[in-house]
This record gives sequence, C-alpha cells and structure tokens, in this order.
Amino acid sequence: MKVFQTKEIRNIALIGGAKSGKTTLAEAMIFEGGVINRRGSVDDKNTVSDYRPIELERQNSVSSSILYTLHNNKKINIIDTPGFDDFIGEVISALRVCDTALMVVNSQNGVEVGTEINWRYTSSMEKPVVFVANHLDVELANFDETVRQLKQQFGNLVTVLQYPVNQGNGFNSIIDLLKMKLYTYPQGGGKPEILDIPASEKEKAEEMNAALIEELASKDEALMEEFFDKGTLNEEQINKALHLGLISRSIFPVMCASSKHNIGITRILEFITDAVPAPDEMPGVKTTDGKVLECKTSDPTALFIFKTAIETHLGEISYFKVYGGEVTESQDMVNPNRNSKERISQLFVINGKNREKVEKFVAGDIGATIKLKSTFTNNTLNSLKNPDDIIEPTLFPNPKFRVAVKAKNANDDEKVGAVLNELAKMDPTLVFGYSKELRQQILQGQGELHLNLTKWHLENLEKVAIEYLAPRIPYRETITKSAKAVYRHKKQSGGAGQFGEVHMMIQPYKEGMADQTEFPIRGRDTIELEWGGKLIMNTCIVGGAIDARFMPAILKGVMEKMEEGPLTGSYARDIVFNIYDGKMHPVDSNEISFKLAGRNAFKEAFKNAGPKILEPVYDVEVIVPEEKMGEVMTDLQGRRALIMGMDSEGNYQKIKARVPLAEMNRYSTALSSLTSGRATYNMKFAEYVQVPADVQDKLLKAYEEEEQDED
Ligand SMILES: Nc1nc2c(ncn2[C@@H]2O[C@H](COP(=O)(O)OP(=O)(O)O)[C@@H](O)[C@H]2O)c(=O)[nH]1
Ligand SMILES: [Mg+2]
Repeated sequence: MKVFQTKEIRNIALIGGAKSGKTTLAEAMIFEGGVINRRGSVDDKNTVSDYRPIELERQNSVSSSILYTLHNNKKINIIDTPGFDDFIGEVISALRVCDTALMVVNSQNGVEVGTEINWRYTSSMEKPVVFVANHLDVELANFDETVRQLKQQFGNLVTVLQYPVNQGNGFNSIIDLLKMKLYTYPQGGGKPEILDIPASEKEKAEEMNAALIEELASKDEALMEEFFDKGTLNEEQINKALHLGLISRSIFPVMCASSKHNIGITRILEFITDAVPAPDEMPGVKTTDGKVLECKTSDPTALFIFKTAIETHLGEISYFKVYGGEVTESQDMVNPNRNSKERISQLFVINGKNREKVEKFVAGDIGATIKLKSTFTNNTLNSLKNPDDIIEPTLFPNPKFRVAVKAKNANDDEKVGAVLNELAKMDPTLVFGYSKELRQQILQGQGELHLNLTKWHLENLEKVAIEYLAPRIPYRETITKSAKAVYRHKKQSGGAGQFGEVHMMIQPYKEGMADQTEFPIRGRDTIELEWGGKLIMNTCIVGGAIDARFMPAILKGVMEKMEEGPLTGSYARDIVFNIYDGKMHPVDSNEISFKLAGRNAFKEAFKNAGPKILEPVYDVEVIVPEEKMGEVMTDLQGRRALIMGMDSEGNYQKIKARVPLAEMNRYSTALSSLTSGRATYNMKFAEYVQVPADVQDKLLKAYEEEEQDED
C-alpha cells in the first residue's frame, strides 16, 4: 500500500448513540472507497468493523474498530466506536487521536442520551463535529424534528447542509445546499445521479442556500466583505469558510444518509476530503513538559499508543497515532513512560480484522504494530533523538461499578488474576487489583455491561468460570475523645518470664491540633498511614520508666491494632497516642512483652474513646433529563445522599450529591432502569465520614457474628 502524506490524511471518529448506525455507515464508507468489494451488514454479522466473537453474538460494537477508506486520493482513517455509555473510554481514546467527529443520529429518535454524552466529550476536547442524520429511510424518520432537537441541545451553530426530499420508505433523494443540486440514488444506493433542483423544491432550497451562505460568510471578515460586495460566495470561498468554521467549532454541519441503503455516503466522503481538517491543521498535542508536537513529518518520531488489544491469531496489537516524524519497519524506539526500548517489527494499515503491511507511516496517520514488549495504552514511543517527550496521557473517567471477583474453582484464581491484569492494561477504564484490606479481588469498570463483557471474555475465551460478589466496603475506625488505659503483660511459666507495662493516653488526631499538655512530650513519631490518615506516637516517659529500646515494640503492637481495628477489623486512622508511664522488669522485660502491652493498652483505650466507624463517601454527579429528575432525586435520598446542588444543562439537570459508597452498589444499573438509559453519572472518592448510629450498630453486630471472640 502506498504511503500517504499528512495532507492526504483525514482522521474521523464515528460516534453517536447505540444503534444509530455507526458500524453500518463505516461499512458503506469503506465499500464506496473500494477497500472492500462486498458490503456486509450488522444483521448478517459480516461487517468489517464488528468482527469480534462477542460483537457477533450481541450484534453490538463493544470496542472501537480501526478502519480506513479512500476517496479522491486521500486516506480517511475511521474509528468506529461503541455507543453504550459503558464503553465511553473507547470514544474518548478515538476522539483523542481523530481530528473530526462524525456524530451519527438516528432521525427517527432525534437526540439521544448517547448523542448528548458524546457531544460533551467533543466539546471538552474541542473537536470539529459533523452530524449525520441517518435512518432517513425508515417510516418514522423526521429530519426537521431531528434538526430542531440538535439546535436546541447544541445551539444555533448546528447548520443544515442537506435535506431529504422524500424521507421515509423509498427515500432516495437529497438536496445539497452547498452544490445546489439534487442527489438521487439508484436502487441499492451507491453513486448518485446529480440533477438540477426540481421546480417544486427550488424556492425552499434557494432560501436555505442564501441563509447558509450568509452564515458561512460570517466565519471570516474577508469573506463577509466579499459577501456584502457580491451578494454571494464562490465554491472555493464556501469551502474555506466551512473549513475554518469546522476547525473553530463555529459551525456544526448536518448531512443526510441512509447507511443501510448506502444513500448519501459518497457525498459525505467528498465532504470529508474537501472540508474537514487534515491532521496538521489542528492544534498540536502537548507533552507532559508543556511542549507542543505540531504534526510535522520533519520532526523526530513520536507515536502515541491509544489502544491495545488481543486479536485472534495475532496476539497483542498496538494502535498508534504518529504525532511527529515518521515511523518505519525495524526502527528502534524508546518508551519514556516505562524507560524501555522497543524495536518496531511490522507496520500495518488496519481495516477491522484485516490488515495490510505498509513500510512507513508519516505524521498524522494512524496505524498498528505488533510484538511490542512492554508498551501499553497511553504510552509514547519516541525515536532515539527525542527520547524524553511524554505525550500527555488520555484521561479516562473514574470507574463507577465495582464487584468482587472469585473463580468458581479456587484452582483458577491465579489465572483469573493474570487475565484480568492483562485486560486492565489494555482497557484503562477497567481497574483490577487484590485488596489486602478487603481480602477480595476487586474489579471496577464503567457499568454492569462492561463487567459482564469482561466475564464473557473470561468464560468464553479463557474458559474459566467466575462469579461476581458484592464487594466489601473499606470502612475505617477512629475515636472521638481522649481516653487512658494501663495494661500490664505478665507471664511466668517455666523458663524466662515476660513483663511489660504501658500507660497510654489516646486522642483523636486533627490537622493542626494543639498538643496535649498533661504530659511533657519528649519524642514524636508521625506515621502516614498507607490507607490514609495518620498515627502519631508521643513519648512522654520520665525517669526511664520504660527503656527507649522498647518504644519500637510498643509502636508495633499499636500498629497491629491499627491494621485490624478493634470495632470491626477495619483499618483505624487519625489517632495520637501518648506513652506517659510504664514499668519494666530487670530480667523478664523484652520486646514481645512490650508489643503485647502496647497493643492491649491501645485496644482498651480505644474502646473508651468514643470509637466510631467511618465510611467512604463519594462525590457523585448525575446528569439526567429534566422529566426524570424527580425519580432520580427520590432514589438518591433513599441512598443516604446529601444533595449538594443542581445545575441545568440544556434539557438536562446535573445533580451533585455526596453518597456513601455502601449505597452505590449497582447504581449504574438502577439509574439506567429509572431513566431508560437516558442518564449518566460519574463518581469520585471524597472523604471518610462517620456512619450514622443505626448503621454502626448493624456493622458491629455483623462483625461480632463473624468473629466470635477473636482473642
Ligand atoms: N433502516 C435503516 N437501518 C439502519 C440504518 N443504519 C443502521 N441501521 C440498522 O440499525 C441497527 C444498528 O446499526 P449499527 O450500524 O450496528 O449501529 P451502531 O450501534 O451505531 O454501530 C442495525 O440493525 C442496522 O442494520 C439506516 O440508515 N436505515
Ligand atoms: Mg457499532
């Protein structure tokens, strides 16, 4: 395959709600580009894009596919993304490396929650957007209503470039307001006949064209002058205005299609090659040191791995975008994220599961390679000339669905762990790890579907059965007032005895608190606890009541209880303990004795210090259509949520709340069923707060039953 130059490349992310027709559109685009000679369909399970076993089974994209097509001597890279919110990570990584988003909208449904969610990312990532009103062949297609909703949601910069003449059954004609022609497609779609606009449409088309030209002229001062002078713009000026408008997000064109019947597709390809930006016309990419890589072939090579996947018969495959320079086969590279070296083996142009070897990629292009040793999603690969630049990693949303994983057969535990670790490396929205604290393997993802697909992968491709359980909650324990305890550990059985006595006062720790004044403090150890919070040991011993050499043993004993709190066995945090007196025995005192004395004194004091259980509370942000607001609020209140505020965003409300993690189990599923999938949310750890008394009682009881006299 020939090597395409930067100016000959367009990078397009196909985004939009689930089932809006992205995969079908992609298929038509690559068919029309002559890259395949038979057009498959999602329903016949033979598209180029949906080829993974799970996608064939579910007839839904679950992962993005990298494709390309050709038009007018240009190579159009296409990333077809899945539409469900659970796979939003794929949309984010596609938008990251693409220069323009093609947002597919089902004209029967208008703006859907998926349209909304994807839009938000195009806007935060400042990407040009072209809308494709698809499904225009279905009986209930409503183009005008779809446009009305697009304008209402996304503003008046949404601009119609085409309209359907005969939407619904038998749809085959589109009026193009840029070309001022009628495009009529034959049975089976494909290449249109381009005709003069019929008299019946003339008036409407001319009116819309005039408005469009005026709108375009406003994108540029020189054009505006030209427009006032001549009353119109020529084709070149129109294209220039569109081009500028797209790049600056001051126009969001709407085009027409029926992907299923291959109507409108060639014109969309033409529009992409004429008007949407080439990779070097968009702002460069930043490195972590604030440098900007401007997409120049003359620069040193810089690749960014935006996706890794395992493909049958091929193994791990890494998809990259070239942000600078060019990359060739057998090139030596460095990975600054991992401080490792890689050698590029083969380079491939990818079309779904098909691939073609190519000798080189230049700046702006998207390609794939295999056999990288230790390079994963979000890593940079540089030539030896610029070894240190790290391209800013893509930020993915925090996980919001959490389960504990167990192999059905305990012998498989290790394999399950290994596979999940591998999957998490490939999919940055999947987080996996063993929690020592909870004594569970915890898997976190974007939603129930996301985790169910992970399960499907393990069971069908790795042949290990697993189950998902409710994860434990990482509670914490602390105290609310000071208390003292004296503990003497003494043992005299045969041989050497054991003796140690510790007098301890404990206090709740608060940032910036004043020291206690009852006992003079002679030494201090501050421990930043691994699980958050602090432990402070103050030594207030006078007259050598306890030798300094036993202090570490006392601290060790206390730490044992901090790791397994006296109330429920959870980690304890934010405590100061003062050792103010004690006793030794000239022969029998040793480290073990003081460790036990310290541990038990701490446990005693803790019980009398108003102990409390703390629970993790999350900042939750729910975005919900106005009419579902009531239900969602009621449900949140049932989850002990504290509502922090509300904002409106178009037809949507954004609710901000603080909700205990214990109440968020399976929230994504609940929210989805409350709102028919029209809401979305994200959550982020906020802080630990005391649980209410009734919840504490329940937790204490549950722990008692579990432990029954531990020591
Ligand atoms: N009638 C009609 N059906 C379509 C059109 N585009 C896609 N479909 C159908 O809609 C369903 C979802 O399409 P798909 O391409 O998988 O949507 P995606 O989830 O956005 O990738 C499939 O059954 C397609 O055959 C269209 O323009 N017209
Ligand atoms: Mg799809």
